[in-house]
Amino acid sequence: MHHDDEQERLRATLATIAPGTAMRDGLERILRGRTGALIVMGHDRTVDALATGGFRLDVPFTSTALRELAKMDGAIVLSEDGSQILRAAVHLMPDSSIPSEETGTRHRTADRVAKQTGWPVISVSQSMQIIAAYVGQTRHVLEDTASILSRANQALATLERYKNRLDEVSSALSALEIEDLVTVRDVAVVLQRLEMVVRIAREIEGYVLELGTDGRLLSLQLDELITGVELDRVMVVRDYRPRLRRRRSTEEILDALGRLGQGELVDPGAVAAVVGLPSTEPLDSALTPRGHRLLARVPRLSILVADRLVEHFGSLQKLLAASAEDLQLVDGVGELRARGVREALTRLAESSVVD
Ligand code: 3AT
Ligand code: 3AT
Ligand code: MN
Repeated sequence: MHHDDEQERLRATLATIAPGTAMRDGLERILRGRTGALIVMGHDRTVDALATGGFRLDVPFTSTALRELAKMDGAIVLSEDGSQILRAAVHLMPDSSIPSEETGTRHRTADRVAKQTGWPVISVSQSMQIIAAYVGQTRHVLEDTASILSRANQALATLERYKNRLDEVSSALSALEIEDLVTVRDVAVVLQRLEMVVRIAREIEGYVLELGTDGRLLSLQLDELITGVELDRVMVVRDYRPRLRRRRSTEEILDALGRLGQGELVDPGAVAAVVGLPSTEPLDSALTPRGHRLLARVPRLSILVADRLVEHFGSLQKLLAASAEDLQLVDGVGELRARGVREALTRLAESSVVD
């Protein structure tokens, strides 16, 4: 199992047991009742093969039913989507040769069943009063909303700082693009800052999922800070990636940026190399943008038409030099749109002056 897949599955599981869900309500009831639980979140022949005893139910899931069934010894088996309670009070006998560092039969069983079946398993510990999710090799202990929120708010403050810095380098790049003074370093620094913002935003998205209905405000705050960031990332790469000799696609470049280690990400040379730009210090080779990123700032201009404009003119400089009539040579650009684009480009040029 790939590590990324497992992280993805853990996130999905945490979302299904987040505050506000019936599942979480049931788990909290079990905790308050001071009993424990062992819940397998999925069912197939592998699960059947290691389950004995208990009884079959096949009833709709409710939090109160979960709580009542947890009063009995043994495990509860749910359908994959969590909508049905399939079995209760079953004894699970996973392969005892599967390594597990857990102590206590409940938690060792949960760990092994998760590893052996691939389904998420939730344990509620009676003695320790904690809820844990086992997904593949990962064990995740649920935290209360207040502790998650405090970490999320720290991450949000970091995001805010990163975003401010991104806005600075991004405006600087716009100004340099308009003056035709861009170097590799300017582009690398913007991509680096975009990537840093995206990474911290992903961390916060994880908290939002885990917080369920308790994460609504956080989710709004996150959205407000990162609108346009994903699009800018794509557009910067489309503006500068070399097209000759079958270079990497935009998507491949973005994936590769996502895989850079923290140490590489702080090195603009490493970032430039990923994009396929000249990456030897002092990174001062001149570059010319195609114009994708700035055209995306023109109101009411679709990406489709913007792409045609770039294709026709070839560079931002030529777009800036084009008259409204020139612009009309492009498919889908009528008189009105041409004037709109012309005015928007002039406004951008006037507002982005290098100081
Ligand atoms: P009693 O059930 O009251 O005799 P207990 O509740 O004090 O025992 P634990 O909850 O600590 O004991 O459980 C001890 C072990 O019993 C844990 C588990 O391996 C086994 N066990 C008991 N009932 C079941 C069951 N239905 N399915 C699987 N294991 C069970
Ligand atoms: P607590 O932290 O005390 O809840 P534990 O790991 O110490 O868990 P116990 O041995 O006390 O586990 O067992 C508690 C219950 O866990 C007993 C039974 O209801 C359930 N349990 C343990 N092993 C199994 C098993 N193999 N299959 C089904 N249920 C089990
Ligand atoms: Mn115990």
